[in-house]
Amino acid sequence: MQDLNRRAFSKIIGLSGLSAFLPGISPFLPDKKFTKSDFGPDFKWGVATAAAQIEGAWDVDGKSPSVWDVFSRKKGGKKIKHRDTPSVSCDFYNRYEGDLDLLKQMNFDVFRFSTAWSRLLPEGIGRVNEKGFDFYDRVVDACLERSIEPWVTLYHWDIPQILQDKGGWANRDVVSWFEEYADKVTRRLGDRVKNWMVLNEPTAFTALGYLAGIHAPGKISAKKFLKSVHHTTLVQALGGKIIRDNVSDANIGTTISCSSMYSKNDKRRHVAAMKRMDVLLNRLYIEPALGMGYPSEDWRFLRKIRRYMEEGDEDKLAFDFDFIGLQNYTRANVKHVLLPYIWAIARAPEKYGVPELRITEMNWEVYPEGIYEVLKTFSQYKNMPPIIVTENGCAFEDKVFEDGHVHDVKRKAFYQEYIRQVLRAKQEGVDVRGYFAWTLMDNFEWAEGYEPRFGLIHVDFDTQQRIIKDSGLWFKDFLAGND
Ligand code: IFM
Repeated sequence: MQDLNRRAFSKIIGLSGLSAFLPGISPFLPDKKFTKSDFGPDFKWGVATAAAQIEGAWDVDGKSPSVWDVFSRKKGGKKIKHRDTPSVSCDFYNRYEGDLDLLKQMNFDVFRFSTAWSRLLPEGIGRVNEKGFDFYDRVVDACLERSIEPWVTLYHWDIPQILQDKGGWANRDVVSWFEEYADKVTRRLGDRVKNWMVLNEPTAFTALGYLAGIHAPGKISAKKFLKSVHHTTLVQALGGKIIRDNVSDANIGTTISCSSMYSKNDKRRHVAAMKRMDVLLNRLYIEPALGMGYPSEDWRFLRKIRRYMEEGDEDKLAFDFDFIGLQNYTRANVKHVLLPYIWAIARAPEKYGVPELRITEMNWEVYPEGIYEVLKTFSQYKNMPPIIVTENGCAFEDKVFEDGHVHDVKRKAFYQEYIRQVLRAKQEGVDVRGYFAWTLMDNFEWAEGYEPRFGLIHVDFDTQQRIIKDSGLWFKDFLAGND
């Protein structure tokens, strides 16, 4: 499993986004029959980003290395495609004003971004780096000046390396480290930032980072995985409480990657494999948050998590979130295999007959009904709060045409089909209140480096020139009510 990159691993377990066009409809001729007004005046339209993927400035103004800064250099950079690193990336640290202008030009009203822990508390705990806080003050103010709502994620996969050296998410102390970090960030920004998310896709950074070893910190250990899951679940709830205490009128959420589940066929072993995968991809974090405990009945391996629980922990897993952020990219078609712990893989789309046209650069099937299916499934939980789609998007190969534009036909069609399925769920009564595209601009796609391009804005990484792609221009018209 060690040598697998994320694309290969996602073939295996369908992780990321841990995560199509409707059958019979050409991907290039989407059957769009909706307008922005169908979603209602209060529906939030945004774009999502993450600090480690866009900021660059990895060692500037007092920032210490994050786990990704170090992981991307490990073994001569072999862990990342083309030996890419997040050191410069889109240089958002210096270019945030222009980037927010572009976001506004596309008529979005929400900018979702994360704060880099190692920029704010370079030693992980203790000393505060004023220059780091000044940066996020400026970003928040720049949003507000442009009438853009800042939505902040406290943790998007970039723990300071100094804390990773002490075990990172596998060390129980991470709960108090995070408490201190969350407390400081929310006190500082909470007068202007009212919308918060505690974590981004906890399944991704725990499973890929501590079990599959293909994301930072690159560990392959069942024990470390289970510990990191439990500590992350504690932090998920604790983070919510800290925001509630520190920020008046806060709208508090956390995000979960999810995929609709299919099994290879009806054979018992494949159906059981699908159920285990469902626990890992969909149920692992939402059920404890909703007060249901860990869903170990369908994945017996998860029972071992009790070994790492302390007295009273059970009561600390739930939090009354104001919303849950669901993030969806594809579906999982699962079969039973001899892969330790999970005994399941998500099949590569070409294995079950998906045409190349409907497969993204990440080797994920384009499957728009999947977003409808996960919205319906999650909305059936008792006590489920309102949902925001906090990420959805796709990577396709792009090029700048002679006319200077990026005609990303497939990406535009992808968005139209997925958004139509969000509307379908909403019209059937799912309380979904917003949709954020992943992502503002091409950026550092973790172990895949800069190759997969997910942005609505094309970035030339040599010159830092930005071009709004046709998909971004479509959003511009759609959000203006012209399409
Ligand atoms: O780029 C990632 C993001 O950081 C988390 N969700 C999935 C995206 C695409 O892989």
